[in-house]
Amino acid sequence: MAEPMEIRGFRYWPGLLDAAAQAALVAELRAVVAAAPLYAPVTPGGRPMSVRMTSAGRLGWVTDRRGYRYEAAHPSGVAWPPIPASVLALWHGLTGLDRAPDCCLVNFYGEGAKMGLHQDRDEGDFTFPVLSISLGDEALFRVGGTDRRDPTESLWLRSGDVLLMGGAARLAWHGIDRLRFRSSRLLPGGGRINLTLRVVATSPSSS
Ligand code: MD6
Ligand code: FE
Repeated sequence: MAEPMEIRGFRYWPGLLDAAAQAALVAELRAVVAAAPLYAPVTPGGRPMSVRMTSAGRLGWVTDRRGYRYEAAHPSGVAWPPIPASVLALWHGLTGLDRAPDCCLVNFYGEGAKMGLHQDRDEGDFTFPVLSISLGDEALFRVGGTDRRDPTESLWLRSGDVLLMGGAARLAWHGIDRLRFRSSRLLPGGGRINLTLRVVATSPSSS
C-alpha cells in the first residue's frame, strides 16, 4: 500500500482508487441504494440537510427531530444492506484492524450540497478511526483541530481519494464547503459520493 500523506493528523491517500476501482465501487453502491434508498435527512433542529443519505452495515447513522444516532433499520423500516466486500477490504487493509466497521454511511452531494463543520462523535469508542472514501465531483474539505475555534485548512478531495481520521485527529472538526459540480465524469448526472466507515461499538459485530 502506498505511503499516505499527513494533513492535520489525518492520513491521506490521494487517488488511491483507480478509475476501474471507482467504477466497480459505484456499481456496488447502486445495489446498496436500490435496497436502502437515499433520503433527505433533517437535523434535530429541523433544518433539512443538503446531502442525501443512506447506510450499509449492521447500523446506519440517522438524524431527524429525535436526534443524531445509529439505527438498525433504514427510516422505511428495511434492514441496511451489507457493506460491499471491496469497501471492507479497504478498511482492513488501511486500518490494520481485524474488527469490521458497523456502519458505512453513504452521503450523496448534488449540485450546491455541502456539509457544515462537525465532529463525528455519535460512536461509543473514539479509539477506532473513521475511514472516508470520495467518489465523483471534487469537494473542498475543511479540517481544523479538536477545538471548534482551532484554525482550519482546506483541501480539494477528488474521486478515488481516501482519508483516515484516527488518533488525535479522530475528533477533529471538519466539513465540506462546496463542490465543483460536474468536475468528474464518474457519475453520469454529476455529484459526489462520500463513504465513511465507522465502528459504533455498541455491541460486537461479526468480522
Ligand atoms: C465528506 N466527510 O467528505 C464528509 N467524517 O463528504 C466527513 O464528514 C468525514 O471525511 C469523518 C471522517 C472523515 C470524513
Ligand atoms: Fe464527518
